[in-house]
Amino acid sequence: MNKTLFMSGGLIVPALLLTACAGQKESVSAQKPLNIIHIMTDDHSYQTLSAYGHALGKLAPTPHLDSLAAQGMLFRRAFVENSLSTPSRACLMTGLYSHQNGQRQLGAGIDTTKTFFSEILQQHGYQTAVVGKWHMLCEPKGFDYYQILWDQGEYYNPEFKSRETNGKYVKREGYATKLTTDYAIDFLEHRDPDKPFCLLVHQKAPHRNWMPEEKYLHLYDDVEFPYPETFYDDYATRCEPAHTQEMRIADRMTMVYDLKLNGLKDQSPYKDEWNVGGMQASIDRMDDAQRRVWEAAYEGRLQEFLSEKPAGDELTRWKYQQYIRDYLRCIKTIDDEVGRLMDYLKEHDLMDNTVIVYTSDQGFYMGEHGWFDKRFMYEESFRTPLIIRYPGKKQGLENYDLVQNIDYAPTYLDIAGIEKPSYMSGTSLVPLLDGETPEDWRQYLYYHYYDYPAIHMVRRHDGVRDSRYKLIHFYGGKEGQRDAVNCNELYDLENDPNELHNLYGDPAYKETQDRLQQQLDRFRTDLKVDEF
Ligand code: SGN
Ligand code: CA
Repeated sequence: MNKTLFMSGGLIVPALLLTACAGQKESVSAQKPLNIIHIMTDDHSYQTLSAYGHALGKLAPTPHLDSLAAQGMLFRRAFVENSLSTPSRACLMTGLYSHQNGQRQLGAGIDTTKTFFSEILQQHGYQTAVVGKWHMLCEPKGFDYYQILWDQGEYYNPEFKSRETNGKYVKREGYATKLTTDYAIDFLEHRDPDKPFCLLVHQKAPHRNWMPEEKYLHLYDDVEFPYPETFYDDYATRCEPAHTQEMRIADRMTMVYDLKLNGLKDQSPYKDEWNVGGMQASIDRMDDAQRRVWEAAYEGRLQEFLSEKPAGDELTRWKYQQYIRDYLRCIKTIDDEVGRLMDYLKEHDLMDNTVIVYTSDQGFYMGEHGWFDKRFMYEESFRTPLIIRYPGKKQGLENYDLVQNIDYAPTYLDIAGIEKPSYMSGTSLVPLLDGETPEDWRQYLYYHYYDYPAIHMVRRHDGVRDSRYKLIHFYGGKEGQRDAVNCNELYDLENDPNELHNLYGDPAYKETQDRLQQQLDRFRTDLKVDEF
């Protein structure tokens, strides 16, 4: 635990900061607490941040994010509590699990009486800002500056609202990822330089339906991306929910909306697809120049589809290629914009007194198990990318400790020298940043997904993970009725990293199963979980 050393201009300075940085960098002023920049994208998979070394990242590098990782710590076991946007954002803002902060599902629940860490920082003299996707079902609390997108936000010419627009969302010309960076820089330009700041840069990209910036519409046109090992998972050993989800590329990824073949929108069977009007609405928002470039780019895809007429497995593979290309094009702009923000920080001497965090609101399936989207406690959606660059700490480290999105609020308070309120469930990550794991660091993580019935039809489940094993419990529906589910899965991530072999009930794993079950029961009791 950091100790408060002294007060400076009403601000508390953490002892750790002073010891860690003493004599290292003159510009890490002992008088001023560190600034904080939390960059959070929406649905960015760790598989596509090239510092993680996965196949997709190798073909579509993210040099600016990799450089950030090289200057800081790359977390390889960073997770969310509930793999969905608003719940993740509520975990971030409160340091609480979903059932504690109220935001269990996508569209409902936040308990607005809960304190946001931004409010606490503000009370302690920080200037606070949030730009981009807010997506909480309440007004921004504890922010001096905000420029937030409406709901999920649009990629092209999106609506933003700020203090100046009197509660109205106003359409802005441009591409969301770049506009969001513009607003981040606008805040930095106009802040009071005598105060520390905490800036949340929340990108909408690369959220569905993965609409790239004009200049990248042809990037990766000639690249054939590799298929994940589990692309043809038949869910043979799994419980029912893996079979009944609605997020398979083969039968749930749509031609018009997801793959942008707008020319098919009036034809059967495509006119009955999910959200068929969504693509047209997105095109209608574009100005003439944007629209011309867009339509020319996807005309090529349409012609390829019409001439090659892929079907069956060939069609699934074709869809996968188009999906991955668009997704990675969106990532390319994110990487550029992280670079642009870093350039600004360098030019304004802010690198040595600003903690920079990069993460996503959850992970995403890049075809693993045949899927897109998220929600499940399987690794690709449970895990997120996480990089922390902390001035004065060792660089280029990798971390394997279990960390979770409820840890951000306590971390940011810790950086500001503010003691964690006792009600917060998360734990500050600052002690990990020297590369040593504190002896009492957590051995288990708790996960809980609630959003059923809902789009993609992933059943409710909770579960526990340690450094090697994972136990998942699917539940819900009335006993005896058709949709009732009450089923468990156990995975050994060391021997089976793809989570293909459900070991639940296997006598060879009885001891592990009992140990994880006991831990799950302990979480449910200690955290007063009220459904499972
Ligand atoms: C939208 C998407 C879904 C996605 C949810 C939640 N459909 O509903 O595919 O799972 O958001 O995403 S779309 O047609 O509107 O794109 S989250 O990131 O906000 O949790
Ligand atoms: Ca998301």
